[in-house]
Amino acid sequence: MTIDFTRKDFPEGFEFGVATSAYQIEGSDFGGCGRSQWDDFAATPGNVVRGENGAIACDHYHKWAEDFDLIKDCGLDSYRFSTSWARVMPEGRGQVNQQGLDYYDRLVDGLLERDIKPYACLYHWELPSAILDMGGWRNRDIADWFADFAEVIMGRIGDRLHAAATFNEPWCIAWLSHFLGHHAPGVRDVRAATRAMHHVLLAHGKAIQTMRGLGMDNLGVVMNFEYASPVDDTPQAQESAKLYDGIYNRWFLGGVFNKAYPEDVVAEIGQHLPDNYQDDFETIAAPVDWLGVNYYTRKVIAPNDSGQFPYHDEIEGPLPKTAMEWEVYPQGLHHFLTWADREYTKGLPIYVTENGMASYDEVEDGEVADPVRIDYLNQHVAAVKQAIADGSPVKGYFVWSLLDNYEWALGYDKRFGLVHVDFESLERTPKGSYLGLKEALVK
Ligand code: PNW
Repeated sequence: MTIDFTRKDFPEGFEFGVATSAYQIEGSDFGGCGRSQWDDFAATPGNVVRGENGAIACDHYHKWAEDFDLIKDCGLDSYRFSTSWARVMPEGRGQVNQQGLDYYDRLVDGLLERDIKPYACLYHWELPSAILDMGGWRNRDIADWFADFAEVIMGRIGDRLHAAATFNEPWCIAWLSHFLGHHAPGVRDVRAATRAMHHVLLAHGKAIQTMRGLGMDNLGVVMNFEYASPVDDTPQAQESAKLYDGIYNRWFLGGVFNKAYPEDVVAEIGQHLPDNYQDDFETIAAPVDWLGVNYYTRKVIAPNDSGQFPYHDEIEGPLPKTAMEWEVYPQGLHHFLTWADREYTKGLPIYVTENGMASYDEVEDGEVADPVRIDYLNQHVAAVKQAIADGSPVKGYFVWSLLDNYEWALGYDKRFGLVHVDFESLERTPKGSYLGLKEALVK
């Protein structure tokens, strides 16, 4: 199996990159980092497989130079990383950890020295525990606290970034964490989730305004999308899939780009929104310069007769699956890239800010064979190419992820990296997919 695309398949200036996030690679034990909701969540038995946490992770805090050399040697153009709120402001507010600011400063300069474009995302889930103690995303005040954090970190590194995003995946921050309860803080309550959905967008808008105030440009937000396939063609199944699509895909785009939440979803959960929530749309819809699309899979949705919102189950589909048990469905990526442009972003640049797959890779004789990942990347990059041919302004494609890393509630054995990490020795070994991509990018 070889990588079957080259740069020549894409318009001039199209960027290939890799993405990571702070808690998943840095090591929260180092450099005066504050405690976050993920340290707390992982410490409670039952939340995370084997109780694993990000205390050491890939030790990227110390090994960043080696990791950036790997990005450079692969021939990649761009790197998307995130800045930990808990590292920069250990109590979430007030006191600033200078070591944390110095660290992100080193990262940005280290990327620029290697001629790699830095894409920084303000928040990839490590909410300071002190902020969680005050209600976290359920408390409206978080929008101002978050904007203060944006001011502190971007005041230091904002002048040298190629691009910045506010949030990684509002759906995960709000719904996965406060309705499904699979991620920190593990809340299962529709009212909490609905509030979080609104507050994260309010915080997004305020942070965009703050970054504009600092003179920054090329600002965006990263959303995750999942294609919802109805299990059959009954009206009930179609309705269930539509509601899934509304909560997952249309809510956040609607707020940021259309100053409105989808009516079908508001009819179900609107009573949990704060009074006069419409007044916040001016802030929420502060203009952005690009949209980031994270895409992995689709879900097959079947209606159930529990009478309980959201009235459906996710059922097992027939397509080949990755180690996450996620179906491989590249058509969904083409769908979102063309649909988001048509219905919401209307010509703004779109970046695929995450795409990739997990497997259980092992090093054998110094090598890691991952042909299934190469096949996955080929299929999804072909979908991107087709979306561009169909008129969608896609400007870049970032693989998730550079390194095997902390896969949240699933711990360390789901490996998404182009580079294998031995979590005992922390040794890095480029996989076959990395070597294949490197060969393709010089062509
Ligand atoms: C994304 N889901 O998360 C994240 O941005 C990464 O941090 C993560 O490692 C990657 O995808 C792979 O999981 C998601 O359960 C995590 O629907 C879970 C879900 C969706 C996205």
